[in-house]
Parts: sequence; structure tokens; C-alpha cells
Amino acid sequence: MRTSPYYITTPIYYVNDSPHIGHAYTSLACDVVARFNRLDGRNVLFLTGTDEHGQKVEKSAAADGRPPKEFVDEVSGRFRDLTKLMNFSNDDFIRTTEARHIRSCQELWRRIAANKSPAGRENIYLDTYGGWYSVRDEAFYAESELVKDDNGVQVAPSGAPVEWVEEPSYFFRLGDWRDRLLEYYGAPGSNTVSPESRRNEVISFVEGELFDLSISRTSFNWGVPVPDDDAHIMYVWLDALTNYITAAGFPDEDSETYKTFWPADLHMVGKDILRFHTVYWPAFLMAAGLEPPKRVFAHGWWTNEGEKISKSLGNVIEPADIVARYGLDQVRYFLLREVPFGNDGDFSHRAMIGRINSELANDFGNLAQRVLSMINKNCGGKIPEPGALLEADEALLAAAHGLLGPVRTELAENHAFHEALSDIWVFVRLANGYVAGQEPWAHKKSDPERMATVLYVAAEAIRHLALLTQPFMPDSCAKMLDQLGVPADARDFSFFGPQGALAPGVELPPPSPVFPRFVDDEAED
Ligand code: ME8
Repeated sequence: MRTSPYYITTPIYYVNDSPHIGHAYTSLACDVVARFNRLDGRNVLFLTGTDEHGQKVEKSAAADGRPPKEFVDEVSGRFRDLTKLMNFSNDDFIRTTEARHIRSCQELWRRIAANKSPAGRENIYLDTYGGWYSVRDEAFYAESELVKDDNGVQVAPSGAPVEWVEEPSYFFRLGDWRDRLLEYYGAPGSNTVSPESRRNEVISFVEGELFDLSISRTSFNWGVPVPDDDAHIMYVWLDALTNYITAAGFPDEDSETYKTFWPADLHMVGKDILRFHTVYWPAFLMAAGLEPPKRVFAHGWWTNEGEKISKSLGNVIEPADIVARYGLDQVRYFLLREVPFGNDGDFSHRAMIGRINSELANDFGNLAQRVLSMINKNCGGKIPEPGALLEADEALLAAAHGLLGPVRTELAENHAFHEALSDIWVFVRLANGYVAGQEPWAHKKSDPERMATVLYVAAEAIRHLALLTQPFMPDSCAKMLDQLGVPADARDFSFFGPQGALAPGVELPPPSPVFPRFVDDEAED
């Protein structure tokens, strides 16, 4: 168990369109880390929300024929619904159109402007921006960064269209912060920016030509006004990134929330928005005299059956559809088990069904169902009283007790969800092998005490599995723990190990399967 507080954030999502599987993925990863840390005794602040200003959102509202505020209220609601659909345990949901956030942005701007850069210059100065802008990426690009698409047209490195923009703008003296940024990234092996390949990418960007950054716009007005100059609104990324300190209570730095939670322990993001989080954001914070986040982790990109996910290709995966089809916890398990976290991954229905049937229904589900049914039939529906333990029993219990340490490292430190699950499943198979090898059913008449011991040890194994997989599959594990008679207040990790052992004699409800097999009604062949 640990006690230190823990602050974790998702990106705040643009409300130009409905949420899809990619948004659900990042938030799910954060939810699992947040739940794990809470079970591990930490005081967690888990934040998600919506990014509602900027040209992209303004254009989407116009295309929908509605005033921006009315439009963002509705679309933000869909992201809030996603948190319920996916059973996310976020403590706060921030919207950048909220008064608390506008106040926080303006104060951050004032502080940056009031301080000098490391070169002793003004951090913010007024000039004119003449250059490329991509509304889709909400990003400025230098000529040298543009690439040609298949038709020979100049586009952003992401493939997004760019337009020429020329307007008065405030600039942030990003170039002056190079050394401080490099210091922040630390020595090789430090995990301020993870995974390592992303860290290298960021360092080579910062070591290159670091242009000053345009941080205000004048050609439209859907944004936070720049303090003392109403003709300008803040660049949407400065506004958006600030959400992370707004929710921590900024500018009230004396508040308990701020003192407890800032700097954030982890900003989880997709690889597309790495630069904003690891270059611009820490530079803004340092310029304002605030601490930068402890860590940014950038994960990979999902494709759908090998294709880029996009509205125009018509292959957007709606979280509600797959949850309705496969079940919520099945989807949660699949997304974090299928792809090594950090890598790109491909969504495939076949792979989903494969994992549901083999790993959830066969391996884990059958283990629980077999053991609980035998207890129900042969032990009067009560947790059996174990007799003397044999070597095989001790070995299985020791393996169960030893699981928390490595899973904590993989999940809470390295965010290698796939490895955590794969280790847990090694134990699921060990427990299945134990039950098959010890044959409790064979001792029913000849040695009922031995049968009771094996079923008790197997039930303890299931209790440990259910405790440990709660962050991934909270509802299913709750059902399993109910069926084991584990009280609701005995499910955190302080009950992991012998101190939380099942109490013999506790009456159990009749067992019912937690992980059914998926039968494909819609299969065409
Ligand atoms: O960038 N695979 O918002 P956004 C994996 N508002 N993850 C995906 C994905 C996919 N195919 N598609 C989206 C923004 N994501 C800004 C963020 S933060 C201060 C402001 C996830 O709505 C992934 O986390 O475009 C990605 O970084 C994020 O959604 C982009 O969401």
C-alpha cells in the first residue's frame, strides 16, 4: 500500500465531433491507473474533460448552424456520457468554457508576461504572425515542416490541410527555454517523457530550431480573451493545456487541492499531441514560475481492421456499439490486453471474440465457475474450512500473494497494461492447473477435508485474481467478489495476501457465470 497523492489526466477532447474508440482508449488507460492507485491506498485526482474553444470547434458549430456555446454544450455532454458508458471513475470533468478555467488561463498569461525568460527578455511580445496553420491540428507549422501529399499539395506532417495565416499575434519566447526544457527531460532513462522513443523524438525537436510560438489569434473570437487586450484571444493550446492546473485549483495555490496534487503525476496522451504536452506546456509553466508535470506518457494509435479510423472512411468505432455487443468489461479488457501500450494497434472483431472466449470465458470465468459450483454443491454453499496445507497449496498461495508487486510496477509505474494482464493470466492458468491436478472432486468421498482444502485454496486464488483485476473490469470483479462473500469494504489492496483471507463458514450466494462465452449471432457464414 502507498499513501502519496496521485494526479492523473486525460487529454481534454475537442468537441467538434462525437467521441470514438480512440478517446475511450486514453481515458480507459487513465481510469485503470486511477482505480489501481486508489485500491493501493493513494488519494487520487483523476481528471478528464472537453476542449471547447478554437477555430476547429467554431467551424463545426457554424457547419451545424448553431451558436458555438449551444453546440459545445451538446457535444461536451456526449463526452460526459462516454464516462458513464465506460464506467470511468473521474473525479472531475472540466470544460474550457467554464468561468474557473477562463480565470485560470488569464492568470497564467499574466504570470508568464510578468516574468523574464532565462535570457532576461520579455516572455511575451507583440508581433505579426505570417505562416502556416492547420485548423484540424490547431497547430502552427514552419515551412520546413510541411510535406507533400499524394497530389503534391503541401500539408502538415499529420496529413492535415494547412492555410496561410497573417495577423497580429502575441508570441511566446519558446527558444529561450531550450536549456531548461532539456534539463527537464533529464538524463537517458529518466521517465519525464515516456516511452523512451517519444522522449528521443522530443529531445531532437527541442535541440533543433525552436521558433517562438504564436500564442494569440485575432481573426476570430471563440476563445479566452487575452488580459488587457480584447482584440486577441489565446491560442487554443495555451487555453487547453491550462485545464490541468485549473482543475488542481489554480490560481489558488494555497488551496488544499493545489498543494496536494500539483505538479500532476501523469498526463496521459496520444502520440499526436506529444509536442504540445512535452515542449509547450512545461515551457509555459516554467515561464509562469510553476512546476511542470512529473511525467507525460504518449501511447499509440488505433486503426480499424488495418485502416485509419476516420469519419470520411465511415469506419469510426462507436464505443456504445461495441459495449452493447461484447459487454463493457470485455471491451475494457480487450483494449488494454490486445496491444502493448505505447504501440499502435489494430481493432479487429475476430481478435476481440478470441480474447473474450479464451481468456475471459475459458480461463478466468471457468476457473471461478467450477470452483464456486463445487463449493455450492459440496460444501453447503459456505467457504470451506481448510485442513493442513500441502506443498502444492502453499505454492499456489505464495504465487497469488506475490502478484501485487510486479503488477504494481507494470501497471502503475510503467503503464505496461498488457504485461500486467499477461502476468495475471499466467497465474490464472496456474490456478486452473492446480484445480485440474488436485482433483477436488475425486476426494469428495475418500477425503472430504482434502477436497475442502483444495477448494479453499482455489477460492483464495480467485479472490486475489478478482482483487487485482478490479481496475480493468470493475463490475465483473465486484460480482465475483460478491460470490466469494468478500465484504465491500475488504476489497482494496490492504486485503491482498493472507491478512484478507476468506473466512471459513461464510455463506455464499448461488454462483452464476461472470464471463459468458461470446456467441456470434451475426456471423455471416
Ligand atoms: O487533441 N487511437 O483533442 P482530440 C488512439 N483537444 N487514441 C486516439 C485516437 C486513435 N485512433 N484518436 C484519438 C485534442 N485518440 C486536444 C487535446 S489536451 C490539453 C488537448 C485520443 O479530441 C488520443 O489520446 O483530437 C489523442 O491524443 C486524443 O484522443 C486527441 O483528442
